[in-house]
Amino acid sequence: MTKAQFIPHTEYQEYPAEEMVQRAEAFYATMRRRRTVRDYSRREVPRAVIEQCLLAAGTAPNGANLQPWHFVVISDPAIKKQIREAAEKEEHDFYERRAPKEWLEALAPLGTDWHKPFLEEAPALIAIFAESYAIREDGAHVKNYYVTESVGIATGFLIAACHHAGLATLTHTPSPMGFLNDILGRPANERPYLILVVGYPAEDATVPAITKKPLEKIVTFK
Ligand code: IYR
Repeated sequence: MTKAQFIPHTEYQEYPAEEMVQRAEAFYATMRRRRTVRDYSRREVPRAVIEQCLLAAGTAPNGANLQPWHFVVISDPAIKKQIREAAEKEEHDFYERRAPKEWLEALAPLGTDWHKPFLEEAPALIAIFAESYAIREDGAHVKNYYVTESVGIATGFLIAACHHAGLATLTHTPSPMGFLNDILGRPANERPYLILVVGYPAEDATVPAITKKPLEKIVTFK
């Protein structure tokens, strides 16, 4: 059994209460400007920005620090085209056949349909994989813990990091998306979690006129 080793937590920073409020307000002001963008410019994004955002994602708290995630950054137009074709096939089936009426009604305010041009137009797609279990060098399977929670938190960090850097994103979840393993050559222990579309909004980009719930609707203080 590996023994726990501890070091002083020197990087923690406390702020005076007033400054804490200002910082919290400033962070909310930044985050509330984030919108899911579906209309992308074809301008390329700097790889160094994507790398830093992925490093930020990799700092997420996660089960037993096993870091059960893998990110594939795709900018190759031929691979993006393959992903678009495979995703649109599933989405067509979803919108035209599989989706219950109630689900389509819930989606109506977003104006989405099976067409996914952003998968080719946006400069970068980040395919996020959840590592269901790890494979040791001798081939043995090693259990991961809280995989869905861990990858969800890392994805949240990634979205916030991209937004903070000035990039727009779209969380895209074609279902099922096993095609990502085939197209991207990822092993069977990695489950496709979602595709994060990353880029600059098109100049004429629009977003749905929707709002977020107010504090009193989402919080109870006891
Ligand atoms: N995956 C489909 C449908 C979809 C589902 C939800 I829940 C959304 O918030 C948005 C879309 C699609 O990407 O169109």
